[in-house]
Amino acid sequence: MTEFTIHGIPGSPYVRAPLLALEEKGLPWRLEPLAMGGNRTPDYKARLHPFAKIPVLDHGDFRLYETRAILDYVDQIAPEPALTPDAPKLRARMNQVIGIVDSYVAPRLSGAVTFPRLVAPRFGIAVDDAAVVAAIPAAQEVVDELARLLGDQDYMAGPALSLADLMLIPHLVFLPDFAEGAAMIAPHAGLAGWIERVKARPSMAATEWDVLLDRFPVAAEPIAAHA
Ligand SMILES: N[C@@H](CCC(=O)N[C@@H](CS)C(=O)NCC(=O)O)C(=O)O
Repeated sequence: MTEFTIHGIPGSPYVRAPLLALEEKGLPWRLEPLAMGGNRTPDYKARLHPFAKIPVLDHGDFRLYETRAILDYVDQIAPEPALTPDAPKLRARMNQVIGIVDSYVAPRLSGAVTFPRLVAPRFGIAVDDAAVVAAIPAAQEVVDELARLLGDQDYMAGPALSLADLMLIPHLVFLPDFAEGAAMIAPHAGLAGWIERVKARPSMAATEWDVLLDRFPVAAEPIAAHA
């Protein structure tokens, strides 16, 4: 099978999702690493992503962006193990959760809370503490809703791992690592259990931030453009 290349910044939840899918499928992949802000250069925009986002997939001469589309492509290319449920209601739930990640988890939680708390300090990026505190209620709303949707299921779309779990876990896995994040999941034993369950998968170990940095060193680039 032709190797899959993912262009992206190590540590980015959006980048980790397709890497998880590739690992779960046992497909060959490499990361083409970008430094923080490397996606905002004119060259990157012109060559890879017109909206200057990550990730971008290259598979042979096929190039694709939008994480949900990448996940679906990987799932179709290598049907086993299936990461999309057959049952219409479970498939709908999977797609719903993927949409929630893109529309609400990413901006309200990862962008507004996790990034300033865990990522910005690592890169010396200034943080507006009051803005983070003000963002907590909106982030909590998202966490509460995800816990409600999970209910007592093992995975977000039923009894089996699906693309929804792979899209979501890279965002939620950071929560236990900082006080406000831990407080957000504290009322939700089911969701906390889901985080531990998915986190224990070998695909998670293979795509950890520091593991990616070791395997695919990032050349020094400016970080000022990141937001
Ligand atoms: N809808 C897009 C969203 C991608 C996205 O927001 N990626 C973030 C990942 S951290 C990004 O590129 N951030 C860097 C920036 O906006 O400069 C997708 O599904 O791929």
